[in-house]
Amino acid sequence: MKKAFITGITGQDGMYLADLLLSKGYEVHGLRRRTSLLNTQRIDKYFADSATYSHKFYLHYGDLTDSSNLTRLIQEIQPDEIYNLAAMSHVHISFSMPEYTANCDGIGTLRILEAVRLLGLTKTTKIYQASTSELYGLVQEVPQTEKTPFYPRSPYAVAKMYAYWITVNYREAYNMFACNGILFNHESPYRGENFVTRKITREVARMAYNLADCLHLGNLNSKRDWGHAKDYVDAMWRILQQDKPEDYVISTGVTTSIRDFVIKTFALLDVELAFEGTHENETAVVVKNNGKYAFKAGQVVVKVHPKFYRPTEVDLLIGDSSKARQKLGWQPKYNLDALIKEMIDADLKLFNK
Ligand code: NAP
Ligand code: F7E
Repeated sequence: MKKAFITGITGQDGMYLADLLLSKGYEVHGLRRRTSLLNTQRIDKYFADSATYSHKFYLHYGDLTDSSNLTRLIQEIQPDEIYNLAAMSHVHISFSMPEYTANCDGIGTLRILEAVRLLGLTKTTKIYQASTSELYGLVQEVPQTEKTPFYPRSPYAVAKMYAYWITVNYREAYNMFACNGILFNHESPYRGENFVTRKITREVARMAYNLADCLHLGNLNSKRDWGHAKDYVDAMWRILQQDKPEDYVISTGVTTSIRDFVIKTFALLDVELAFEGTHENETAVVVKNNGKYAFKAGQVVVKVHPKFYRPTEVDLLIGDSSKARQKLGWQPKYNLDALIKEMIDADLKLFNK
């Protein structure tokens, strides 16, 4: 039985990856943070499953900012594979806490690599580093590939850039099986509520049941290449099953604006919108409600609020994942429409009390 250690197991990707690895027969160990309220909602299902909990699934307290704790855990677990998914992962919030973001997302990766090296596990433990399309920032090429130069645009992306290169450096310097997955945005019903896709599906569902009046958003023009987290954790696993450690772009190759994501979400509820005005004065108004939910013609359902603007924005991301498709045999099963449908259905269920 292979052993995996997942940092960030309480997050969106951690949950999907734990599901995947348990289904493949792995023993899964996860890092959880001490929090004043419990933070394990996404993985609570395993606590209730007595055949899994403490037999194939284990949680350990720790933090990416605590090297002695990480080193002890890696020594005790002796994992075959480490998936370093833990991070302060919110780009906008990273402008408010840049130092912590550097410590956690940048140096945190170094702590894991050093632990494996100092414990003499370089030949036995493979490492996956959660790199990101945010590295491309002010894009130097369209679409972005493994060869596109980086131009990070936030403290988050700069920290992740350190993590990317220290992973490459440890691979080259110490012959470690350490790889970067450069993953473009990936979403799901389990996405954190303050990322734009989930914010949209959640607030639209609340409006559908008269629990909210209006959705407040920032930049509607930026474009993202959105996939489903379930497809993307499969790519993470494939990256560590190769003969040679390499870095891979994982993306759908389709890009969509925030505005079009909003339009698609409302369309699934049979509501037609019209956007009026520009910049801070832009709004979306209901033109026609052909569906069963509580929207009225003329109702303003989206307003722009500058507090959601970022000091520096990433305007356009679109990935070319040809390398992953050829070498890993990976391709996404979900398209954007199927992803949004799953997300809005889940949020409608959540608020239909
Ligand atoms: P997420 O839902 O925000 O989960 C982040 C995880 O990291 C949570 O388990 C969180 O714990 C944990 N964490 C945060 N700070 C920590 C610390 N100091 N020590 C230990 N754990 C800590 O993020 P995600 O969407 O699953 O993303 C997973 C990884 O992929 C992240 O590294 C992210 O930066 C990267 N990434 C994500 C995307 C995407 O579109 N989702 C794309 C590219 C790369 P709590 O639950 O306690 O907060
Ligand atoms: O923003 C715009 C915002 O926060 C997407 C993380 O997983 O993916 C994620 O980072 C876009 C940006 O994701 C709102 O300005 C408009 O242009 O959903 P997001 P992100 O910044 O792309 C990458 C790949 C990661 O690695 C990260 O960890 O949407 N936007 N209005 C808004 N964004 C938010 N959050 N909230 C708004 O109201």
